[in-house]
Amino acid sequence: MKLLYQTHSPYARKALVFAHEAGVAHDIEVIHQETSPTLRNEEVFAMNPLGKVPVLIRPGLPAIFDSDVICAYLDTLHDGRKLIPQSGEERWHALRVQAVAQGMCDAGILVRWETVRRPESLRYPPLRDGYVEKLTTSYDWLERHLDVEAPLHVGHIAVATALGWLEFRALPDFRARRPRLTAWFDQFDQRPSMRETPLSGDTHDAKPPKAGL
Ligand SMILES: N[C@@H](CCC(=O)N[C@@H](CS)C(=O)NCC(=O)O)C(=O)O
Repeated sequence: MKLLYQTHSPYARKALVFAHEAGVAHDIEVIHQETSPTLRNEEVFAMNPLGKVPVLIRPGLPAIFDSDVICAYLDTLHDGRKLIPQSGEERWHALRVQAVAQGMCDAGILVRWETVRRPESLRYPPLRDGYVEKLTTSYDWLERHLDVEAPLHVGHIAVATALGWLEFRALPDFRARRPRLTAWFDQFDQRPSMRETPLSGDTHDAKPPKAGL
């Protein structure tokens, strides 16, 4: 299998960390792709109509996206303990935590559009502030609700890769006043799956047209 990946994407890293934790990473060739809604990547669009990574390319079978679906698929490929709990409240909790993590990445990307990615004259500070608030309320929610003692599940992987990326991009700090979440993250970040998938690189967006042209 091939994974269309990006070394600075929290979603792509989530899928790859999941593959490591599920013990299936050795079956995956990682292929770096740059993506941006302002700069079309034909190889990614050929596999995913949304033009986003990660995408899992399977020999002789349709490609799979997005990161949630890739994780669900990878969990079917091994005989060990499932990382997406199969039933009961454990399942809904893990998926709910994953949803919060996905939302934090989405909010972080939107904050970056409203701070560094969009040309300055097109930025809208109230939108930035609204997404910053979603980040801080999600950090507080995780401080209260993350099941730090539970066996590893997809929600843990999603939160760790989200927080790692938010910190990598210097987005609003999650550490202050959240000792439980911080201690859990620092420990999780030492796992081999996280050490083997470091974040690096910059986002490649289209250059804005020069004023007056
Ligand atoms: N919900 C998707 C989000 C994927 C996503 O937004 N990927 C970013 C990289 S961090 C991307 O490829 N963006 C390109 C674009 O928005 O056109 C997932 O979980 O995989």
